[in-house]
Amino acid sequence: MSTTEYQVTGMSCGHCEISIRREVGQIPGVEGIEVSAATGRLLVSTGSEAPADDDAVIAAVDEAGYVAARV
Ligand SMILES: [Cu+2]
Repeated sequence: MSTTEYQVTGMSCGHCEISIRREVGQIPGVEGIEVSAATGRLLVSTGSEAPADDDAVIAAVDEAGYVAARV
């Protein structure tokens, strides 16, 4: 398992978390998502040694309406 961490700008509530979870969860290989509107942190885990594709995660978060940056 490989986990990568991102800082997300613009989340304010649980609905934001759900939107991000929905979009990022569609990325192939992603098996775990932890997201907190309170801290702005997003943790994305894969089932393999290979980390999640940064570009795909950032694009998925953008699709949800927020901005993610690799920490
Ligand atoms: Cu919200």
